[in-house]
Amino acid sequence: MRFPEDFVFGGATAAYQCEGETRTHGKGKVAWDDFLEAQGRFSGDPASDFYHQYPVDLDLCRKFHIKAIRISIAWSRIFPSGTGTVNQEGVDYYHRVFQECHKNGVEPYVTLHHFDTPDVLHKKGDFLNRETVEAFVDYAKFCFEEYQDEVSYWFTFNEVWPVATNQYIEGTFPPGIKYDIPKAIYSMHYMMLAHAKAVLAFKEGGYKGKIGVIHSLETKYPYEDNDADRLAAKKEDILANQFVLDATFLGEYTKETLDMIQSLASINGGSFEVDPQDLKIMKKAAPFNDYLGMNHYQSHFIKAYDGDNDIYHNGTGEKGTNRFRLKGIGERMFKEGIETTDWDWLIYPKGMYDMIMRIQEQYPMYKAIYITENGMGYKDTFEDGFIDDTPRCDYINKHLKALKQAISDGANVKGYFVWSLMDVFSWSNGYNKRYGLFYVDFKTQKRYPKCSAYYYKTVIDRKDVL
Ligand code: BGP
Repeated sequence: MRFPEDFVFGGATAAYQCEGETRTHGKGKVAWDDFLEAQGRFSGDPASDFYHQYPVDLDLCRKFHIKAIRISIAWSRIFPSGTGTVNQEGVDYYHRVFQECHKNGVEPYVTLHHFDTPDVLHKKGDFLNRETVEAFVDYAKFCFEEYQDEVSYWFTFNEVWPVATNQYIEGTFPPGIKYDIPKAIYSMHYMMLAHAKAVLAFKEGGYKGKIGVIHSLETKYPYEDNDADRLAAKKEDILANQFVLDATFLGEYTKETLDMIQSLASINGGSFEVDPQDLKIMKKAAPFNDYLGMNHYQSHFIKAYDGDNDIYHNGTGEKGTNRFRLKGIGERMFKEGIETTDWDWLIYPKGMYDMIMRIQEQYPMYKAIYITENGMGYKDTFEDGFIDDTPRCDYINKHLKALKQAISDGANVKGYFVWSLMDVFSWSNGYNKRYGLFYVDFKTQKRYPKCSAYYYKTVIDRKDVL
């Protein structure tokens, strides 16, 4: 079996990670600007200079037969303060980008929020504040109206759980808070409420395109086959996966989900109560999700853990340094026989297959799935104009095989996007963690196809893995 004729092969990007020009052309500040400056390790400028280089990148897409690109709109380029005055220069910029996409036969799949809430709203609590929910919906409505002739595929949020955990549990995203599980839970709930309201606005507006949300879904397995580890895996799964999947497809939280979430909140010194009005809105919106975007990089093997919270983020690529232990939840373990990247991410394509089949079984109302991100962080080296990234080709190939298996076992998967199209900046790792099919020399901003770009073109042409 090959991939279906209409299967979409794309490449993914995100505004803050590739555009550069973070404080110019009328763009409003985002929390990342100060957060990164205070860390002093690296900055979002000039990143891959997509602000100017988009014609080059889209031309590369055309040449390498990549017919779809994930792009995010930077909210603060449109509304520099999150609400109110519109920055026409930002609005025009995305018109030019979308037109260039179509000129090159590349379909834009557009995300409205990819980790970059405008600073004014972020400072007031980001998605812990209902004001941000309303501001997001107004921004979404503006984009639906403005870009309706150019964009047919929309996503509201990129990765609800990672936003929450990185902001409030790992502390690697601004505001850099650690171990506050109740805050993480509330922020996910309000993002899912904002998603639901945006979906309803989209459908009520009668726009011709489609809409969904993107979740990062990592399969959680018990480390050992015993009750304690099974429970630990279950806890992390409910917190990271089932909570947002329930919200997306059911528009409410099942008793199992809510009981576990409330108990995890209380072990960690807080609580979680849902406003029934929110559930009414979420329930109304749930059937209108046209698809689910699933980002998938790795899986976790979890061991029961009752010690103190202890997280160390490997943000440098020093293999074996990562630690993730949450009190009363579990500890993520390395597993013999399972390879990892230099940043300690487990390479386990079966996790992707299992997650897709789990959605198929647990949420049979889903309509379609796009793998909206998958790829491998790697320390690429540039030698004589040649970039040999064979491990990345292997990584992609293995995951595409798992995907093919899921499709032949009945899952409706419509497309796959490699993260990332070209090298971009990585939020908590900087510039040495490269993912691109195209190598970017960040000094000259020249692009060079890696082996993986040629590999991917072959897959696209054959509609099959190698
Ligand atoms: C996803 C994000 C992307 C990208 C990717 C790789 O979670 O949606 O923005 O960054 O992960 O992650 P990292 O850059 O941390 O290696």
